[in-house]
Amino acid sequence: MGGKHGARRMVGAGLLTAFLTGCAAQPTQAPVAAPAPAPAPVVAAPATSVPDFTQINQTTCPGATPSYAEWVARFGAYALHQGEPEPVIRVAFADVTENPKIRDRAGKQAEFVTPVWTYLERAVSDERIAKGQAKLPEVRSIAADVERDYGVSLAVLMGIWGIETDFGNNFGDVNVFEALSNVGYGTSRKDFACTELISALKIAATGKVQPKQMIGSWAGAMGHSQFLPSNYLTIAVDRDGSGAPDLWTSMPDVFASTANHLVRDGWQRGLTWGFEVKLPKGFPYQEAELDIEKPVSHWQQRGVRTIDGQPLPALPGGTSILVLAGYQGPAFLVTKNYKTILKYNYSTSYALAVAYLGQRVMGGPGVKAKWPVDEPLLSLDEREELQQRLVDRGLLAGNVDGVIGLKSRKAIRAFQLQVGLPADGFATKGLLEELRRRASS
Ligand SMILES: [Ca+2]
Repeated sequence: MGGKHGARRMVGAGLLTAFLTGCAAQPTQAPVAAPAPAPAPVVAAPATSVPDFTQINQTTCPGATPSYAEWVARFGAYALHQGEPEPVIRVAFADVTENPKIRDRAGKQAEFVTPVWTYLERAVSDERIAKGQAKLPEVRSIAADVERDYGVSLAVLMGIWGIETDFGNNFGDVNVFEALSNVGYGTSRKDFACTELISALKIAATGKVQPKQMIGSWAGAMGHSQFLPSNYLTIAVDRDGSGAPDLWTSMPDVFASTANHLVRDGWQRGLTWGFEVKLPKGFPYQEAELDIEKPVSHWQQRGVRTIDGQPLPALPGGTSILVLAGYQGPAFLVTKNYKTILKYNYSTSYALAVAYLGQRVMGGPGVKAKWPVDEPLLSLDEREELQQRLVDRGLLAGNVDGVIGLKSRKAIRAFQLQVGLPADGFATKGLLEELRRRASS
């Protein structure tokens, strides 16, 4: 998703010179004044010297390097080895600079995870709904055209556009070569960065998109639809017939590319993403997980009803019950189309926000049941303690990393079933306290 960026530290001429001509880069912490005139070195010290990338033998994605400049040069050598044209590489990386913010943003585990209700409140704000409605007249016929050919509804196209880039108001301001080279240098995601940078070079090598045009988020997602370069190559569509997909200025290309992304992941024409439901007392919450798919008739028999208390409408295929904030929060019945939105960005809150933003822009309802907004948040330490206690009880195998994902939720549900709590898989302070009590008794 697009993001704003703070001040960038310029590596400046040092990098550019080193990269393009093979001169030594300036050491990062050069002494301010030399104590005495020393004989000028004939060659720079090897540790600070970055040869031109054509002089480097690098056949794999570069790992950790002493400097950003060296990572870029080594990547250039690797790209050359992969068969990318030298002039394209030179132009693409001519102006890149080190950006420590990218490293900081990509590397950190959050102290507190934003709860789904806060995320939705921000992502589907009244202001954003109004913004989307104001944009509708100028894109309605373009989207209707795309809907006819791809079967993806105007609501979902608006939802993705709005969540990804605030309807084009914010698709990031970082050049993709700069963004991804900083990810490659500064984070543990170097393989991702190398793959996407090679794809970005392939886009530039077509000659139809200039490297300077390739703008997006700090994580390398480009344009209105926030496509990674590899997605651009395989999924983006040249809807307006200009000769290449343009995700930065052509809304026909943007909407068709977004729709194509969803269709490739199994989007079904005419099928809703889902809707809010009311679960009966005693509902087996262990069934409320996305990997459990049942026909609507199964949920109807379980006593699930629409939020207005009506029988569930007939829908084709498997459906799941989604409970993102435990048994005291709202519940949703979701179809395979919700899961294709998830493939765009694997976050259940994200996909729900897309669904609701689109729905509200088109005049549909918002979430009706109350979120448990008073539920205290778990800190990173507490999330890790909760996981460790589940490991100690033999319910969880794997990393204690503070990320409450599917495995952790399943372990929580198993514990909840053991102690007679609703098995909603929701990590709360109360649950952590219950785990502590059970450990000491
Ligand atoms: Ca085009």
